[in-house]
Amino acid sequence: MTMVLPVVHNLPQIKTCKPTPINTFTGIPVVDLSDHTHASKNTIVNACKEFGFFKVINHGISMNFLTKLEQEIVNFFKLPQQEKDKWGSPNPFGYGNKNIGLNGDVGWLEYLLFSTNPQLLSLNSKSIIPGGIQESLWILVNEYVTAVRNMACEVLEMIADELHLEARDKLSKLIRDEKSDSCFRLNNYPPCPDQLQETGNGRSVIGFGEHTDPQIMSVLRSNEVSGFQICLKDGAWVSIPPDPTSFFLNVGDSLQVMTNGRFKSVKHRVLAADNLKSRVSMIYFGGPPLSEKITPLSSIMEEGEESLYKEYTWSDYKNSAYKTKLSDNRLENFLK
Ligand code: GA4
Repeated sequence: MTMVLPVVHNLPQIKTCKPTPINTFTGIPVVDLSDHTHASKNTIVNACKEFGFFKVINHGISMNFLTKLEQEIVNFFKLPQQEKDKWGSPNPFGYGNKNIGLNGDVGWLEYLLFSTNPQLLSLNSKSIIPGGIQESLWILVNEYVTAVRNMACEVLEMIADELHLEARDKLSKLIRDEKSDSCFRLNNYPPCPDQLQETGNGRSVIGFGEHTDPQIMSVLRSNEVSGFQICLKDGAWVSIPPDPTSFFLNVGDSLQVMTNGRFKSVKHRVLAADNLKSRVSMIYFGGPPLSEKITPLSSIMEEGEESLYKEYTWSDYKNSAYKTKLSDNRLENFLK
């Protein structure tokens, strides 16, 4: 009997990229969050300029809690397909399987995408939870989002100190705002079957295609399975060794604009897992309220310096972003 695996139907649409040598990058700046000295703040600001990316340790979030949450996430993705499909298709929030966004992007993953602001965590209009997905998962996700939002705010305040902004909360207040347009995603990257890897002619199968994050700051945490890569200034793709005990923070497009290009919104992607275990990751995307004008911070501008970008609101950016493909440069539309 011939088995027709469901993945076979998806083969033509799954993307691949040139195989990168296992180019593991060990030069990522590490920030000790228990240390609020000038040196620490300086490490963050330099990392945002050089890489748009850094690792955070001593963050105060317990490993016990992270392991519990990860187990709940694994349990969700283990549910029968028809159970998970009840929370899809993402519009843009909800359960998604291989399809990303609205314009034909695909990847070797399944995910849950939540809308989150300090008051409300929701999946989509038909499932304002609790009661929607398993309550135990919902409770832990809420607790987690609160903790990583606090972490992002702390980092944004350290940045504000280092950049001598007029108020410490100039950036953090945007993601603390009750109207903050933030989101949260849980990703499950199942091991990629050999059969699929082989059709790629030695190329790597893409888990989540290259892109920059639109928001201000993102906070990533994953299990011990590798696959995450960032693009360095010289265009080289390098693998970031996973570290389930730490968090990885990255600059989003909005913070690049607010620093008039000083901070880099880092291009990143995930290659499909080629081992036996799924990569499980969770990312909080801290964004501003829809009506917020995204424009360079006046206090950092040098005399005579002009904004590189047109004036726009976060809502303008989002309307334009949802018409783009993942790998598009979404800030191009807003360059002067
Ligand atoms: C990239 C970063 C986040 O994962 C995300 C993504 C969003 C989606 O999956 O719905 C987008 C993508 C992301 C940017 C361009 C648009 C929107 C898919 C897509 C093609 C949740 C986000 O905020 O922007």
